[in-house]
Amino acid sequence: MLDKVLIANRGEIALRILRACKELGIKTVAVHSTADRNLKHVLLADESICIGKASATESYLNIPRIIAAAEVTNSIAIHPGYGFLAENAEFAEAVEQSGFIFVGPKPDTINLMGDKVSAINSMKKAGVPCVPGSDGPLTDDSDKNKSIAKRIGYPIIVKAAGGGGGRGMRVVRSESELVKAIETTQAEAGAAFGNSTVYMEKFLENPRHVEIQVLADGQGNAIHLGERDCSMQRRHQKVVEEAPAPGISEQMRNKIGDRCRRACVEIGYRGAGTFEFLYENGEFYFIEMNTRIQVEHPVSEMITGVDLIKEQLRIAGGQPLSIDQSQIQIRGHAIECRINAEDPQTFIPSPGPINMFHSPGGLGVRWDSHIYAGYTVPPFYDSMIGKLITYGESRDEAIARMRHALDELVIEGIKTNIPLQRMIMADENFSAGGTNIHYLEKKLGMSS
Ligand code: MV4
Repeated sequence: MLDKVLIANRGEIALRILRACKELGIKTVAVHSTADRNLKHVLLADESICIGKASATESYLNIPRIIAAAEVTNSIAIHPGYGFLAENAEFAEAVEQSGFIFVGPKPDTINLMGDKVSAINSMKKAGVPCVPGSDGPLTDDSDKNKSIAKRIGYPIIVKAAGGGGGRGMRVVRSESELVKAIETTQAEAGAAFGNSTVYMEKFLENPRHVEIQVLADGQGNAIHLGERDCSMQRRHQKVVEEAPAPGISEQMRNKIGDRCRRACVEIGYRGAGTFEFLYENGEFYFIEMNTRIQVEHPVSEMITGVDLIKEQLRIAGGQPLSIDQSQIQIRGHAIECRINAEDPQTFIPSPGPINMFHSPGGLGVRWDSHIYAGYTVPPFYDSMIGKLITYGESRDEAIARMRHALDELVIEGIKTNIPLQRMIMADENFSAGGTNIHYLEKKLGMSS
């Protein structure tokens, strides 16, 4: 097992990683910015080092500083969490070149999945169902592009190979808009990602966002841990996630999960990963793979009983997977509400001091957060300050527990989106299950 792990992140995920390390008897090193001296995990870590100013580019994104911190503390491995450097292949490479273990996949795998065209090609080859599309990058041959679009059938979507997560895409509804849309998307992609490569897919009008969690040891073993539904989102920011996804049968789960599991073996995947799909009319269409632990990982943990962060650390330590697919049983239902320091109406961030705090509790209630009374939410980073997760034997029980847990949760001094989450938990269409990716924005549009 790893002797000492440096946690290259902040906030709730840094605390989540620290807790997993403590359970495994691994020593911990916290690195933090000048704005984060009082973070809960910094106070709980065995060692802590300030790596720079508040701005993320000077601290959590500063590769040489993080490597230097690993060196002076004699750390064995670096866990990147999510965001920041988690999917930066150059960072993973620098970590390995400096003699440390990167808790995640190989740099080549991060690069493969970072380029959406190569990601789709490798998944298609491995038998994962993809969206009908251009099967590769578009060229400057407009006639050819028109014929590709005609074959796929309008509407189509032009996407940047270097994009992902909603950046660099354009919907095209007729041939007359096609050439200009491709040119504009290429120009934007070149400026934003330094890569003007674009590709084309059939545009799905009303899909759900359903993703499959996987774990692989890079030694030929891989498992899937079922799916999550992350359709409740606004401007590509997830708001509520749940597992399992409403309406997915065990047979469908096993079929798509097995495709993902086998794809992991085929590409030599190592670590935790997520296959993102659009789900429409009973079919799964792969769009992207995330090579990191995700914010919403707790809902998968709750329905499988697997500690995903501990598994990441065991895999990084060179151990083969401790569980095989037959040992994974999906039981009950879990929901996660992201709690953000923001105005519930305008969504404008609301940093500042928390002068009163009370956490919810009870059977089936989990609160993953670094906040405490007296903590000040800094203005420099993401506004998510906690995740409220409830578990129940049924979806209805998980929702009932979430409603009450949101009532119990008290955060005073700053604005939070708790009122928005209470509204969603009271929504009859959410209660029915299966709302699509456009549902929340439409609902918010109607109420304002
Ligand atoms: C799509 C799509 C419809 N059809 N691709 C947005 C984020 C990026 N990961 C992919 N995205 C989409 N790709 C095809 N072929 C609709 C979206 C999309 C979306 C996807 C998941 C979650 C929220 C979304 C919000 C708007 C658009």
